[in-house]
Amino acid sequence: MKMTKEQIDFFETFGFIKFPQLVSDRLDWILEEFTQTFSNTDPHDGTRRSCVAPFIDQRMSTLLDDPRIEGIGSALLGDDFNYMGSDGNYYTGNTSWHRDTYQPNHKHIKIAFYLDRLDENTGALRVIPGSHRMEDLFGKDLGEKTNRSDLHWGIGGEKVPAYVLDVIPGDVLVFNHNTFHSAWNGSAHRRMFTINLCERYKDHEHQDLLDYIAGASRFWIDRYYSEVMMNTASPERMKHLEQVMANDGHLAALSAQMRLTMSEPARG
Ligand SMILES: O=C(O)CCC(=O)C(=O)O
Repeated sequence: MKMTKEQIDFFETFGFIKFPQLVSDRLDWILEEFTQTFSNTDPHDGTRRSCVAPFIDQRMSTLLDDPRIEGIGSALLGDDFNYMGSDGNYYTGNTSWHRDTYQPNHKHIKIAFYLDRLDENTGALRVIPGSHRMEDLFGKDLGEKTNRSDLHWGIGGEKVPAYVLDVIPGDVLVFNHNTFHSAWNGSAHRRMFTINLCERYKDHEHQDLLDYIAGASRFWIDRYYSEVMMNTASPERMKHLEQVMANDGHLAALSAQMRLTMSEPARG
């Protein structure tokens, strides 16, 4: 798949884009593999988010090879984009306003697959258009105030002006990690998984790459990718793994430290 120049421009301008029914042909497989992956974990009881990371690495590594995912990554990040991990989730209730990571000079994107029909009354993702590029006073206000909107503006988080991304299973949402997003009024069993991608890091950004990888220690993993993801990689997939594989040597020791201080792996 090739994104059109209008789609690319829309994404760069607003910080998100929706592809209706992009993976509808693989939906049955995706739903089955999602369920199977969670069958190896404690059952989701609806009281807290359940999370598996990395996620597609467990049973859906081939999604990374799908021409549509490859096409989105190449169009937005260049042909040599990096796969930056994934998470699978049962969300419970609201997710308040946040950016994923704030990276002013390095583009990270998230590809999100929601597996339930969602609208604004049932937990659909909301984004603040253009907020990925707002580093002036407006961006500062968003950072400080969206999470205390009742205090600052006298409204709840769900009333903050935003664009609601209604979805039906098979749709694919893509957003810049810098884009403010949230979800409100969702059930206690909202199914969703992500694939994260970023531009390849330049030599002078080496420490940033190491720091980003270090963040995965909260999931108690020794390598950034699963053995299956790495061992089944074609030369084409390997292009998207090699930079992280060459730079995740510090992860096992960091994860060992996390096991000493956390009672369980992070839930997101
Ligand atoms: O759907 C949600 O509840 C939030 C998703 C989200 O915040 C994320 O993937 O970063």
